[in-house]
Amino acid sequence: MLHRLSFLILGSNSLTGVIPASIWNISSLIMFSIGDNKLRGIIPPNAFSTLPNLKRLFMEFNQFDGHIPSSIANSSGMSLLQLSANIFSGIFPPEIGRLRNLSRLDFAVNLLEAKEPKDLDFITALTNCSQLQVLALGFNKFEVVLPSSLCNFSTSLWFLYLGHTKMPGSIPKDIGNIINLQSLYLNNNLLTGTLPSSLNQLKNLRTFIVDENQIHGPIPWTIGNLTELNYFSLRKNAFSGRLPITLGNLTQLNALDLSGNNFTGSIPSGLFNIPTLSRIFYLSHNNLEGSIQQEIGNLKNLVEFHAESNKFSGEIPPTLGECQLLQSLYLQNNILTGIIPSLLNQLKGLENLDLSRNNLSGQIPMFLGNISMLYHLNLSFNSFVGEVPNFGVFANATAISIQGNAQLCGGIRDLHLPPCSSQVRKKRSLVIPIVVPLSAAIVILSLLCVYLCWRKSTTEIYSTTSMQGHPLISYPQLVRATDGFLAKNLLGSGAFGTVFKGNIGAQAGQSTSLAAVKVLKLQTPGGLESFITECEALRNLRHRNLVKIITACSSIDNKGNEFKAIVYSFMPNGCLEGWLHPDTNDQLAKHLHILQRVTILLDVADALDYLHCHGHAPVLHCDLKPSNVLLDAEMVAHVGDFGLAKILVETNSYFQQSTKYGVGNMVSTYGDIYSYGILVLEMVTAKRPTDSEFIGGLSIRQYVKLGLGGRVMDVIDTQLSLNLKNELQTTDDYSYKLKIDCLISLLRFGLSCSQEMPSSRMATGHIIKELHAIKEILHS
Ligand SMILES: *[C@@H]1O[C@H](CO)[C@@H](O)[C@H](O)[C@H]1NC(C)=O
Ligand SMILES: *[C@@H]1O[C@H](CO)[C@@H](O)[C@H](O)[C@H]1NC(C)=O
Ligand SMILES: *[C@@H]1O[C@H](CO)[C@@H](O)[C@H](O)[C@H]1NC(C)=O
Ligand SMILES: *[C@@H]1O[C@H](CO)[C@@H](O)[C@H](O)[C@H]1NC(C)=O
Ligand SMILES: *[C@@H]1O[C@H](CO)[C@@H](O)[C@H](O)[C@H]1NC(C)=O
Ligand SMILES: *[C@@H]1O[C@H](CO)[C@@H](O)[C@H](O)[C@H]1NC(C)=O
Ligand SMILES: *[C@@H]1O[C@H](CO)[C@@H](O)[C@H](O)[C@H]1NC(C)=O
Ligand SMILES: *[C@@H]1O[C@H](CO)[C@@H](O)[C@H](O)[C@H]1NC(C)=O
Ligand SMILES: *[C@@H]1O[C@H](CO)[C@@H](O)[C@H](O)[C@H]1NC(C)=O
Ligand SMILES: *[C@@H]1O[C@H](CO)[C@@H](O)[C@H](O)[C@H]1NC(C)=O
Ligand SMILES: *[C@@H]1O[C@H](CO)[C@@H](O)[C@H](O)[C@H]1NC(C)=O
Ligand SMILES: CC(=O)N[C@H]1CO[C@H](CO)[C@@H](O)[C@@H]1O
Repeated sequence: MLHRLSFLILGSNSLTGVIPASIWNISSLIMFSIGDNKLRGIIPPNAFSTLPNLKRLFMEFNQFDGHIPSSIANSSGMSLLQLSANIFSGIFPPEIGRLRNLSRLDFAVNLLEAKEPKDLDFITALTNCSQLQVLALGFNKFEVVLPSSLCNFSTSLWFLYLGHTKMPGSIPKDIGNIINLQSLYLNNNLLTGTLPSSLNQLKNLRTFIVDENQIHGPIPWTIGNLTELNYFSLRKNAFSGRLPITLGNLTQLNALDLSGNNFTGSIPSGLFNIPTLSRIFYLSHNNLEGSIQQEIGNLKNLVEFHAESNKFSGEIPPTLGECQLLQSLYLQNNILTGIIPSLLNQLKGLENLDLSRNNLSGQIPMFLGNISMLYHLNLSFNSFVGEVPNFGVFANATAISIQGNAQLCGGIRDLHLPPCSSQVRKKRSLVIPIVVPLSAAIVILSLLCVYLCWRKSTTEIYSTTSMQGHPLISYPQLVRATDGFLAKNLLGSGAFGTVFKGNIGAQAGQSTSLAAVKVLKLQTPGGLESFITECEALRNLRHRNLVKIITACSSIDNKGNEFKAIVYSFMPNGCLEGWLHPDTNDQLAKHLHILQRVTILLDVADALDYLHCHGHAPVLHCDLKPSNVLLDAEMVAHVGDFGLAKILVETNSYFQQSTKYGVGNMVSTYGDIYSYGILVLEMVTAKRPTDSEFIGGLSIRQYVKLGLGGRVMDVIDTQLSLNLKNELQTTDDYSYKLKIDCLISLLRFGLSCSQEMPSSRMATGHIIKELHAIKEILHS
């Protein structure tokens, strides 16, 4: 029976023990996949002599040991060989070169070794594999110089991972011959010499990582030719010289790490015009000097900036406040002067701020206590004076360092500072009466602005009373369209209505004739109101991410009862609820990948932004949840079900309106934002906020917070983490890490949208900006 088996796929189980010898005899095998189990034992020396048809072998993430047999060459059609993360030892057989169809060879993370040059003959042999695309052999022990024959590798090679091998020598000078390389990892070796000039031929290079070697010399001027570079890291080498201005030509850079070298001169200003620069911008531990230019404010996506331990002078640029995604700012151990600029109060997401060992002066600004994410603040060894605040981050003596500032006072008791003199107090109490009228003036001004915006629109809303431009549909037409409201056409049912799929015939400018018909449950209390509300709300709303209302029906049914229905355009991909929580019996259920999830969230945010800020009048949805987000054929999200929506309308008097809706409006749009934040958490975790797990005080927010404390993979939707794990086998670990980072950002972002205090929640404009930043990272 087994002798005709072609595909044996047992990956990602918990299989233990050794592989039965008879399996190596199944000569018909084309694909053998046993990766990610707990299997052990050796590959029998002649194993491949009996596997002439084998093309794909997956054995990664097990505990296989022994040598990789040279009989490997007998499986002459082999194209994919995945042996990583085992404990294979010995020398890799050069017979591998006979596998002319080999496209992917990964034996990273093993105990393979090379003690003399001929032990790396397999590398020369691999130059005969003209289909080779991916080669990963990092985390082994190859203590001999890399043969220059490497430069003769197939030009189809795009991924080369040679990190953590203890390899000495220099980077082969003709490495630029492998012209289609996209990812080159040489990190954590013993490489010396300089960067070869042929590098500038690698026009497709996206990831170039040579961290932790002993490479010296300057960054070549021609680096600017590598315009696809996305991740560029030279961390911890012996590079020196000025940073070439051509770094500014790397306009796709997302991560730049030059830390731990001996670079001199100033930061090339072109670097501040790279909008994609985001997760990593590290210049620390060099000899850089000059000021940190104002242009740094252009880096709107910057998340981490490390410039510590250089010779930067001048003031902290206030424009850093414009880098609103900034989470970590490390400027310690420089010679910065001046005060902490007040514009830094815009850094709402700041978590780490280290300004220690500079020549900063002035008072410690109070706003640092209001940055709720801040949990590590080091201001020590400067010349700060005056009162230390006692709230926010300052309430926790272990979260802050302030020693080495001679003239500080106040703060919490644990800091053991002298109390501030009463004079300082008096000064502060003088400030208060000035502040109050000023803030009242701001409130009045903003209310006036809101009023002016609404007045224009509300007159329009009530001037149109019919379903704009659309003829109403009759009851018999709807009966025909839905085959008499037949159960097989039922799409779903909610508190206020039942939704059927219907064929209404092309009308009202619709090209497709399929529609969703919501028949209102008028006997339910509130049912009629929801019909009116929804018609009212949707009548004047037009947006790509709102469900489109085609027409409505207000009539008497065949039993003489009142009948009301709303007809929407049909959404072939159903509602988000179904995608996030598929029927557990549905083995074929499709899942949303991470980019799709972010795109959907962005669609919903666009819809909310329109409702809150750009429609005729502010509209509050009031019932945002996955079952009310519908997906069209292209997976574009449309927010629907406005049965509970509130339209904010003007009443006669300005003051009446402002008290009735001005404040109420703020609170309620924040209600939608709260629901949106919870939606974000549900999208990443695939847990309903009502999940039975969340009892006894544990909420979805707390559940996520616990996860963010170090066990993120535990709270992420298992479908997402499975996808990511699979992807890890086909992409590089950098893009894997990026995705994990994006998921973490999303979780943080969801938490921040759903904070208990309405005033600390984000506005829709800000939400959209954040999501675009996350989406951009995923695209990179
Ligand atoms: C595998 O095949 C060889 C040759 O046909 C045979 O001698 C051997 O017994 C087989 N081994 C097993 C475990 O079936
Ligand atoms: C396996 O390869 C070796 C070396 O090339 C060869 O001598 C042997 O005949 C091959 N065995 C089979 C079964 O093809
Ligand atoms: C290599 O692949 C080509 C194209 O798929 C195929 O025609 C050829 O037979 C393969 N070679 C071997 C040795 O299997
Ligand atoms: C590549 O293949 C050719 C032809 O089979 C052979 O002569 C040559 O020695 C091989 N080169 C290497 C480096 O194995
Ligand atoms: C690369 O291949 C060419 C042609 O086969 C050969 O002449 C050259 O010596 C090879 N270079 C290295 C460094 O092996
Ligand atoms: C590189 O950047 C400089 C200025 O930063 C610009 O003048 C030049 O055109 C750029 N070159 C390329 C090839 O983009
Ligand atoms: C760094 O560069 C400076 C000036 O070029 C030089 O004096 C110094 O020795 C270098 N330091 C190291 C550790 O190489
Ligand atoms: C920084 O402060 C130190 C000690 O207060 C002082 O010796 C030094 O001159 C100052 N440097 C600058 C550049 O102001
Ligand atoms: C900062 O927080 C304090 C105490 O929580 C509060 O009284 C003050 O209004 C806040 N200031 C700003 C600018 O948010
Ligand atoms: C704060 O900075 C000083 C000087 O750089 C350092 O010695 C100290 O360890 C830092 N404190 C913390 C908590 O990181
Ligand atoms: C105080 O800060 C430290 C260090 O950031 C943190 O580990 C600790 O949990 C904080 N304590 C409180 C009560 O927030
Ligand atoms: C092909 C190409 O873009 N060459 C450029 C490489 O970089 C140098 C210095 O920046 C330019 O002079 C070349 O034109």
